[in-house]
Amino acid sequence: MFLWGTATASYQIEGAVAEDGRGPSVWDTFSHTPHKTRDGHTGDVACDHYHRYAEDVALMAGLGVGAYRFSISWPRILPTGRGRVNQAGLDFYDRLVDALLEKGITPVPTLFHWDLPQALEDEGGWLDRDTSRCFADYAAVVADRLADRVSMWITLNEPFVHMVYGYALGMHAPGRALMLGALPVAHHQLLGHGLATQALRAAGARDVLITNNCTPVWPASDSEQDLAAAEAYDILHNRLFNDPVLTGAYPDLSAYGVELPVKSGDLETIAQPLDGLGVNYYMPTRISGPGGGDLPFEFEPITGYPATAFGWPVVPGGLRELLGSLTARYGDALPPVYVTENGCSYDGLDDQERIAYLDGHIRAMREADADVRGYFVWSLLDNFEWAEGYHQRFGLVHVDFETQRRTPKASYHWFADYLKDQSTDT
Ligand code: GBH
Repeated sequence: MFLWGTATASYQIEGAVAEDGRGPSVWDTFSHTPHKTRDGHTGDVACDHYHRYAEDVALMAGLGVGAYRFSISWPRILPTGRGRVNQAGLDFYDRLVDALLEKGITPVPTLFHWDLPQALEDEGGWLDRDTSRCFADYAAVVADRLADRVSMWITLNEPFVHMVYGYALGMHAPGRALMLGALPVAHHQLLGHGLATQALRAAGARDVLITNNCTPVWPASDSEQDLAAAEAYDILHNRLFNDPVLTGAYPDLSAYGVELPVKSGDLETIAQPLDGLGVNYYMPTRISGPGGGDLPFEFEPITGYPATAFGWPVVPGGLRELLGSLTARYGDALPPVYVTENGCSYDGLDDQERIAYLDGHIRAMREADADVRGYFVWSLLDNFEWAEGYHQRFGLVHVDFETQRRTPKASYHWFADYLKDQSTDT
């Protein structure tokens, strides 16, 4: 059965950051540091989902989705990242899972969507190999509590984006700007994925996925320089995270002149069999060469397409291209694919542009040469859009951040009708 759903992430919606024993995360620290987020916005309250989850589950039931992808806040479960377990944190996800199941909605938790416990960051965060082991211990604690009711799990969300924005460029928490010095973060996240997959299986999890942010890479021309640059970017953005989990080997990183801190046995751990690959798609990336400084590529704007409120080009065919290229590259090594995020930022309740965006991308997905088993709209609610604060609205449901009032947008009603048609003409 195809899984239609919506997606969110803990720090972007929950609020209640100091309640029921939750410890601080890197995003609390970062958003409270002056000038890191637009207008100094923080996730202190966000959508207050921690208290309003029942209303949000009812909104999903009204939408008619079969699944909900949410993330679990590591510092709610282990306030200092390791050691003492905070039962009240587990209780929250227990209530959420039960509320979803009561409405016939399949819970699909992601264990890490960027809110690392600050205590672990203080010891090096994902630059430190030990964080991988802590992640697996945390996965075991969560699965012990929920695996009797949760069968599908996602380990990491977009390890590429977390590495680049969080550790290479410093635009996201933890705000480190190490450029290529951030590359160990890729390996430690992937090792954490492999170890957590083992822990989830041991606790009885049925389906385990990783979610990667993937992009079709378009060379700016067919000059040799642009083609080489595009290949180098494809290696960094897509293959660095897909190859090791699917084939047990890293791609050739010689264009970057760095080596990953791989120890013997790591690649076997990372390449645990998976039941699905989660793919988040927003847009293609256009690249030219030879690049400046330490990087073998340069970004080029994509013109000739409509743009979202964020300025991102709307290219539905990029999703068809991306899914087809995964099939072509990995063949039998590619498990079923789930589009675990796709969506756009626009203002207003009569969001016809969002309807066009979703309609176009869903059509492109269905035309793709790939075994696609699910599609999750990012996002259910307008929420804390990281460095952009509350300025970018990705929700099917509008949130008034003064009153917390939820109002379904035109796209919510469109998606509800779309899902109704799906269930009658199968
Ligand atoms: C996802 O990341 C996240 O998982 C989610 O939490 C987030 O809310 C959602 O997307 C919307 O942003 O052309 O320079 O502007 C998406 C990762 C990284 C994809 C930035 C688009 C645009 C680069 N995004 N990228 S630029």
